Amino acid sequence: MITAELFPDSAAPTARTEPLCDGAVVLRGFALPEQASLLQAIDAIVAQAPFRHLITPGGRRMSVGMTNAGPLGWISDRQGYRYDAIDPDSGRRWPAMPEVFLRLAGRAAAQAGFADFVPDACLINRYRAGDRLSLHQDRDERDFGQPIVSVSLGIPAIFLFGGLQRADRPLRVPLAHGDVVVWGGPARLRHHGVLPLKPDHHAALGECRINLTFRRAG
Ligand code: MD3
Ligand code: FE
Repeated sequence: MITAELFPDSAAPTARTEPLCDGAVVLRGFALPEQASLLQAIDAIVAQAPFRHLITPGGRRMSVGMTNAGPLGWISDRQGYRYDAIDPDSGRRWPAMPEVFLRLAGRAAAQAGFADFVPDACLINRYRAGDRLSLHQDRDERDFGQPIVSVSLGIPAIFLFGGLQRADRPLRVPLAHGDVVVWGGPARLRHHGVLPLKPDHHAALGECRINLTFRRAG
């Protein structure tokens, strides 16, 4: 086996693992083997909790469509950002976290060095051409020692990966269908965002991009 000869210390890198910086790693194509079950699970979630455009505390409508799965869901309104067990549109609990989500997130985190990651929230973001997410930090979670796992599906996007200060010049990271990124440790509170999507077409998802963000929120 060639890999064993090249990396006798069994230090063989997993195919297409790209370190981004201390605490962040891109696992190119990691979700591809699961894509069919992921898309089926997303359809079932969206049937129960449709994508909606949340309002920021400042009164702006977010261009990205959002919904959630799992015990906790991320929401925003005039009162602020927070996690809640109840979908404000339906008054019911968010759809359950599918097994395929839990297993994929756990395996990706482990691959990046974070053992035993059990997310209790999955934010599902839907982007269409022109939609963007401005530079922000994820700080509504209880324990910043827990990593975040993000799964990209559909048309490509350019991810902005900044620093701890909002003014730090961000790195541009192209993310494609099936790419998984794990952020933790010193990278956990870095600013990040998504540039406006260019119009494109993906065989399985049509004109959109879906991002799954797994978190331990509570
Ligand atoms: C880097 N979503 O929902 S997830 C978000 O593509 C969000 O929809 C993006 O940012 C998207 O909050 C990207 C990637 C991500 C998530 C958390 C991070 C990157 C991060 C925390 C720290 C640093
Ligand atoms: Fe974020």
